[in-house]
Amino acid sequence: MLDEKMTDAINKQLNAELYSAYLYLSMGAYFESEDLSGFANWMRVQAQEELSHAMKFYDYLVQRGARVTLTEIETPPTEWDSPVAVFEHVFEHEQMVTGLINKLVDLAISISDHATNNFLQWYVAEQVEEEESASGVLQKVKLAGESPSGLFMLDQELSQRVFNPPASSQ
Ligand code: OFO
Repeated sequence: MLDEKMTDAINKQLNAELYSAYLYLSMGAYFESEDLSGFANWMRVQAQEELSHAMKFYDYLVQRGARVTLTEIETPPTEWDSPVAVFEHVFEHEQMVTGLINKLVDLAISISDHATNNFLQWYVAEQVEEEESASGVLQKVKLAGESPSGLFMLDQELSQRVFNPPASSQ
């Protein structure tokens, strides 16, 4: 049986992952409106990843006999000044999420919940990839700058991204 504080904290993180999906879908809609369909595709895939992160928490709560409690999802922003501003936001957001995951690990350790700590290590590793991926695209968008040809090339590249579900969500 899962500790009540741990259950509440995981339910909050489930909401945060759903918010991340919402945020990236909103960013995708922004890129669609700017006719950057490759950037929009990258965001769509990112939103799918976030949903899979949320479902992994959902499944863990069910597996441990704890109650999943869904709450209101905050409205995401809808406008950004530029593609660079979007990816600066993505990178900041992922750093913030890493902080949330680290706090969950701190809680699991503080109550000697080794099973949850072990489960959370997947997210610890995933956040390293999330930050690397966000900062990688940010650097490329900065290099492309305002140049239409640079943005066009990057849009082509980002259109190639496909969703690969984590093993446990397949
Ligand atoms: Fe769920 O990793 Fe991004 O937010």
